[in-house]
Amino acid sequence: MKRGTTIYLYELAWILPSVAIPVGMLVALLVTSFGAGKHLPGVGGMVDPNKVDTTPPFDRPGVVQVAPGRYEVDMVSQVWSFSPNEIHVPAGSEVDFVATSRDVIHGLFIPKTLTNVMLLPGQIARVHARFDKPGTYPFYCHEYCGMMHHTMAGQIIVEAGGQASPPKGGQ
Ligand SMILES: [Cu+2]
Repeated sequence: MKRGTTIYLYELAWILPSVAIPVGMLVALLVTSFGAGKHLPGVGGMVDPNKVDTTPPFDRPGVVQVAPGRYEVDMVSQVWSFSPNEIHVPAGSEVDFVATSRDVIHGLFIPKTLTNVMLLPGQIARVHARFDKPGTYPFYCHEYCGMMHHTMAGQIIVEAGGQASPPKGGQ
C-alpha cells in the first residue's frame, strides 16, 4: 500500500512536467506571435524571382540615403555574388538591408553585427544593423549554394570621415 503510493507520486512527478512544458511552450508561442508580434525573421514582402532585375528596388541594387544617418541597402544575391558587394557608410549609420535572391537559397550573415538572415527566391528579407565603429565589416553567404559558395562574400566599409557609397547609377 505504502509502496504503491510512492510509485504513483514518482510517476506524477514525470507526467506533470511532460504536460506542463509543451503547454507552456504553446502559450509562449501564442503570446510572442499574436501578443508581441514576433514572426519568422526577415519576411518583408514578396517578389517574382524571375523579375528581380526589373522590380524596384532590386532593378538598381545599391545604397540609398533615406534620412540623415540612415541608409537602405537594396541587395540582390545570386550564384555566387552579392550586388552590391562593397558598401560604404559613415560611422554611426543605421542601415536597413532589403535583400532577395535571384536564383537559389542564399544567406546574408554579417558577423560583427546581429544580422543573419536567409535570402529566399521570391521573398524579400528586411534586416537592420547599426555601424558605430569605423572599420571593415565582411559579410558572407551562409547557405550552401553551389560549387563556388565559399567565394560569395562582400564587405561593408564604415568610414570615420562620413563618406557613403556614391548614389545609385541610372536615373
Ligand atoms: Cu550563396
